[in-house]
Amino acid sequence: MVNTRVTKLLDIEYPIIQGGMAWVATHELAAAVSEAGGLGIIASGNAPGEYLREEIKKLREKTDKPFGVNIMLMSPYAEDIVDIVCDERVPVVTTGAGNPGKYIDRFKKLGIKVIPVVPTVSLAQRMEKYGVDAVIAEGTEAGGHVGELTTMSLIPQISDAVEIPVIAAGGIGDSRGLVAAFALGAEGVQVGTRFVCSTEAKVHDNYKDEIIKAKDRDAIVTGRSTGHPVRVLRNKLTRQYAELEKSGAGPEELESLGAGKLRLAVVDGDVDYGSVMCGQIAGLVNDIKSCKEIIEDMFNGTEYLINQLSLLKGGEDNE
Ligand code: TUI
Repeated sequence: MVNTRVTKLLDIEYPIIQGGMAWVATHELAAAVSEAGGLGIIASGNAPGEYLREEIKKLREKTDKPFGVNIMLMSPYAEDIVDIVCDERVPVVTTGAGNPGKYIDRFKKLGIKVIPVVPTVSLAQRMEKYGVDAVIAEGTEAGGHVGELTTMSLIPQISDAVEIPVIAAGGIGDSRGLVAAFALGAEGVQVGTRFVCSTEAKVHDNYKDEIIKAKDRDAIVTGRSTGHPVRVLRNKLTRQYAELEKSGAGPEELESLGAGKLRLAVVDGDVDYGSVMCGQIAGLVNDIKSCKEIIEDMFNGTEYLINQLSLLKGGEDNE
């Protein structure tokens, strides 16, 4: 049993939240993570409200464990998604790609737990003032839309700056990452890329294979010039994108090259011209396992590491 403020807050067995990955985080993946004792998350991405309502219904047919919904705040449907989350009394909301401030009171009045993703100390502090339940501090190692600071620098700074629990994200894929996150002050972790390569993720095999084949430097950031940097695996699309950027194309032209490309990779399996979003930890992911195995391996692997840490005290027999 693991006991942190995060397990208590969310009523889960292990303090691990699954990332809210658009197209990837469907009810199948979320139900599997929740059934395994973590917090499964359905991603709403850029999808319309009715998609989310169906996904929540299907998840509830598979599990009665707690789960959450991720709201991508840049979505044109964000308002509808908020309405459905409230209407369905979803237990937990995570948010990304923006400031959820204007929705927080509504969630809180309904008893919905709110956990925004924050890339900076100042946003974490602002969110704490709004009364959120915890923050997910996400380092630039993460996949998809990213901030600039690394997990290693961000987690201790946010942990010092807020009283609410901090959940670490970005670059966490095994028990070493988990223990490191806790050493930095986190009380839980959010994991994305590792769960993409799970048996339950309804992701095209080509996408999973690309992550398994990926090496340390393959997950790069594109789109810095647009103000919406996104970490993806390098491929023909990222080369096209780089050429367009070099030719002096503006943000609109660049964003239109990216439109619909995540679906193309995740659903259709076009990993050459699609957007294969994933984190830097892809280089460490070498197999496909069930969500239960992923979670149990992460938490069972900590004992050896905690012994290792005793080296800092001069070894095991130094009391
Ligand atoms: O949101 C994510 N990851 C995502 S969203 C996404 S969809 C997308 N596709 C193309 C371009 C852009 C997005 C794919 N991956 N992670 C959480 C996250 N949130 N990372 C960074 C942020 C963030 C950034 C700024 C959160 C808040 C924020 O606030 C700015 C403000 O308004 O104060």
